Amino acid sequence: MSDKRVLTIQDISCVGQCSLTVALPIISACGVETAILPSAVLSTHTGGFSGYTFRDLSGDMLAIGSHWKKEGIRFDAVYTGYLGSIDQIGYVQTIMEETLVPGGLRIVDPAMADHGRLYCGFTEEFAHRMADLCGIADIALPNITEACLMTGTPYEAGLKDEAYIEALLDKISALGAKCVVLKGVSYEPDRLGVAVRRDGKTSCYFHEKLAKNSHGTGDIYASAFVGALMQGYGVCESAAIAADFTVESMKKTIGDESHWYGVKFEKALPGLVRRVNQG
Ligand code: PXL
Repeated sequence: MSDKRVLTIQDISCVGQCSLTVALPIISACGVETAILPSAVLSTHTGGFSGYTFRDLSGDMLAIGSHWKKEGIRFDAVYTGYLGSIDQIGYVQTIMEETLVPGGLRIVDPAMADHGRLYCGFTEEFAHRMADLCGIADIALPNITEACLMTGTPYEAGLKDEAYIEALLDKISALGAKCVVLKGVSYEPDRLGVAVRRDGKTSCYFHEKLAKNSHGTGDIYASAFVGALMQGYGVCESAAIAADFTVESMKKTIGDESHWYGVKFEKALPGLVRRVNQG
């Protein structure tokens, strides 16, 4: 049987359309069995809400992984996103070792920063440890801020040139990541996209740049990427499928100012399902 099973490890933000509440529906909709390991439970995400609750689940993670190991439960890929503590970075490495099938993929979205700043609650030390996790990744999916933080590169806002992006890809690759999908690359004012570095070669996919940044789009992107990849698409094609789905999800949200905390990816899911299953 060639059906793939993925484990995704990230938080449950109960409200806010990010992390597990987007990863589970998106990867499942792609036709891929999706197991979850929550790293923390928050009442909302941390980007714009105040007074949110935060329950760190570090204490449960290794026991959950050991149970799976004992049961002989294995995954074709482990995809990690937002992690709740420095200790969890080590736990994730253990769980990957114990539960991945031989040749299974380690897919790491560092999910800790954007627009030049760490998310609330993260430290520089966390970023250094996250660089270690990206170093063992088969595929790392940082945005530019995260790539800068993990490589000690000064962050520059705005348009970049190719030399800047190539240098950043060199540095992330030097951490050890076999393949890098760098999100948020823009060389022209109205184009945005991703740069994929693999086997020393870079290829880019650009799409229209929408006027507004939206919360949770990094998680939506990574989830669609994982779904497409597990359905047999190549890295570059999965990167493009995920980019188009993210843009479509953002478009579905335009005009609803009350929906500031996330994007209406649900409305774009039918298109993703059609595209992923057409091949
Ligand atoms: O979308 C990334 C993310 C995931 N989980 C939590 C967050 C954020 C970004 O702010 O706060 C809890």
